Amino acid sequence: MSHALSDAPASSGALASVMTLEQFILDRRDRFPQSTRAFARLLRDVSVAAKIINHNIRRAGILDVMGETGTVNVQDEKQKKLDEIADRELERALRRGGECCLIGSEEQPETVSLSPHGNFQERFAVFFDPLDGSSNTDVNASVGTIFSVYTLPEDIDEEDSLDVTLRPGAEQVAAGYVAYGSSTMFVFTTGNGVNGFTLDPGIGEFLLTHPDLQIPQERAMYSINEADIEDFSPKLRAFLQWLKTKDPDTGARIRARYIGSFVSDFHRNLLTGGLYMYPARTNYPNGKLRLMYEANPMAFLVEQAGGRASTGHQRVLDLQPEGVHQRTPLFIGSAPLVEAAEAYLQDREEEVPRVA
Ligand code: P6P
Repeated sequence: MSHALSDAPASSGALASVMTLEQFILDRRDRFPQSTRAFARLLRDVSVAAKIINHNIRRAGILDVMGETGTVNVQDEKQKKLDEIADRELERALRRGGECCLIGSEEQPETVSLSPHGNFQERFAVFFDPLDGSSNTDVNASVGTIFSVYTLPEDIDEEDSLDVTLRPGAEQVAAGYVAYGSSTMFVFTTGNGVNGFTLDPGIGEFLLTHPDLQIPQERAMYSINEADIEDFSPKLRAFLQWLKTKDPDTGARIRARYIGSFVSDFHRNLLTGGLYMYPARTNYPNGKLRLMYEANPMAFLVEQAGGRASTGHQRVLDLQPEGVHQRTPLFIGSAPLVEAAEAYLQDREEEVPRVA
């Protein structure tokens, strides 16, 4: 559902009825952690970085920011120029905003303290994947930014900050993503539902267009890289066979969509219903997606939208992280599809209805 702004002439004042991201937060002060203003400023800082990243992505070929930096990141993945830019802009915005005391980034080997002299007076720690699916930028396909927010306990100091911040995803106070697609959307939760905002480049504001998102239960789409089928376990292959079964009554068949950007596949499945999978496989025995800044934030969002996120054997949000860059297998999306995957992977396939 979105506001019918496209056909309203600007002079009609139609924009006056539209909610900006900052106004939304301030109007719902009862729903946000900590002091609303501090949290509103933190989200503002993330949204400012998102607008700058969006500005670079939309002009990548012109600004000569395509291609690789020639270095590899801590994941031993070739770093793209836009990875570096996105990482720099998020750190810069959070450092400038002053609400965040510690960051953990896919592009940086260790967590970074943003508090001068290590005195963590500010309470928020933010983990992020600055540019998910960045290999898509050179071919004009969708990419995204993912962020996860924790509050730090009152009595911590710099030495013990890392293990103090590595807490299960169930303790996040906020999570969200920016999808740089055909439009640029900012989607987040603080544990009171999921709301989506679309960037109006004309006024530089994220405007509420997708209030109270709930993931459909339909078995509309599935996302997995089936080129890896020979790496998949027999149980996973059996599940995929079930997933592709035509509905005996309607003849309807699930569609396959795999963009190469988790944010983009997740966002589409959130709106249409569906399932994203990145299982453990030969090259990634613990899966490929990172727990702290990919799986946990999206798991928080999908559960708030009525969906489910699992490793195939347990709830993602219950995992106790051991490191900033820890990976996890991931099955995330409409609950009936995730539950069916779990049943197959746990030898309980007799519990799965013939068609979801
Ligand atoms: P593969 C991007 O690198 C990413 O982390 C996700 O965004 C994406 O879904 C996946 O990896 C793609 O990985 O192995 O299928 O190329």
